[in-house]
Amino acid sequence: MVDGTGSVRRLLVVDDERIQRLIVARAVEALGFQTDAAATLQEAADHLVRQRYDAVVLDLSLGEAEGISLLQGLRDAGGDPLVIFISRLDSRVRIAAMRLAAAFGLRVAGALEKPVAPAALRALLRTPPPRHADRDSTMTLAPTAEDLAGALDRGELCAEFQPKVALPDGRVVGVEALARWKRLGAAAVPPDVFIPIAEQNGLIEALTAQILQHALGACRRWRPGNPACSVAVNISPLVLTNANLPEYIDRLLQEAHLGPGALVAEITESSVIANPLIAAEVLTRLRIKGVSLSIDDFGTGHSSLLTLLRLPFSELKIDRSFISTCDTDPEAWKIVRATISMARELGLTVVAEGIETEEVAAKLRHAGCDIGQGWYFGRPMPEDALAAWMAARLVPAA
Ligand code: G
Ligand code: G
Ligand code: MN
Repeated sequence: MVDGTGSVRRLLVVDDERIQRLIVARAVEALGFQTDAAATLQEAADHLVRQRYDAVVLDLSLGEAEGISLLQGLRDAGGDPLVIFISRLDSRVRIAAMRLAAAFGLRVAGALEKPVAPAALRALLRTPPPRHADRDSTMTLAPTAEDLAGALDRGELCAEFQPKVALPDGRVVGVEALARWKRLGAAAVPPDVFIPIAEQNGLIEALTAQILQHALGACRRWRPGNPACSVAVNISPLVLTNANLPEYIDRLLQEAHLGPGALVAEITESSVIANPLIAAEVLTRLRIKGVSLSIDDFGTGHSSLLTLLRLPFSELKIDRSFISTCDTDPEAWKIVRATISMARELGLTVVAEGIETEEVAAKLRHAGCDIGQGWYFGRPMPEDALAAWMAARLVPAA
């Protein structure tokens, strides 16, 4: 059998048990796959240099070796193959392997228990996740530092706003400003792309200034209808090495006729802070002035317990990666619950980001989480849309 492009589909099965290799090859024959088999990592690597595969079925334990050592090779081989794990180990190991493969940028279809049920394997191959078709093209369209500098000069960057909602009663307590770069006649550039460019090219201060101005102005315009509304702005650790930041923020707050309580500074310690002493001084001065300080993406990277101990945070945001899995992954839920109780003991406001369902919102509310943010409540929206969204929410329920 052939696929839509008229070529034969090829599958590589990597398993040290001969009978399993045969079961897999037999199972996928009906779907038109031609199968190559490898019993060791070396054999698999040899196949990968000679042949591009549409799908790879990988045993997690190959005798002494670990199947996951092949992930990097799979990615480098290109061709965006579909990856399916098989294993006798428990489901936590299979879930961890899937996460790892996804982190490598691989297209993961699923993980099956051994012995493999042929029908389950065919089901995974029939409904693959979409190809990473645009990966190469987005690479070539990546903007340069000059593009970004030009966009900042022309005022092409703006903020969108995502609501933060009190979980006990559904009140809107604030919004988070998220930088957006919409290029005329071109695809929008996501912040995970342009924020690092700004950080590496001395543009992050200018970018932060524009977002702060837009965010505080918007907050001022929302205030008449929503007097308690605050706005959170993401502040890169690089900006914290500027000792003039507290005065600059003071001036912006005054110009917008807002008190310091209107601003939440969300700090992600994404990399080691170059000058921790100045950063600590800047943050402490902001906090003394009355600005709230939030430790963002808590639980990942350098947003760690040590950072929490050293810096005067008033709010903790549990990273989306824990929240998005907490209803299906009991371990993630334990981490979330423990983080909530730790934050409460430290007297911090706890925010959960990435809430996508009512079930997760309810679970977090019962666990004592103060504030929720995520698509379930509202996506990031332009200023006007958010104003309309807030007005609609303020109408008392019938
Ligand atoms: O929607 P979302 O894709 O907007 O944001 C992706 C990441 O970019 C988030 O981790 C967020 O913290 C970061 N980010 C968004 N806007 C800003 C900003 O104005 N400044 C900084 N430093 N980071 C931002
Ligand atoms: O600053 P921070 O890393 O927290 O930025 C939040 C990011 O998470 C933004 O990219 C925002 O668009 C994204 N986001 C917000 N809510 C949700 C959600 O419910 N689900 C998902 N998948 N992403 C979300
Ligand atoms: Mn944030």
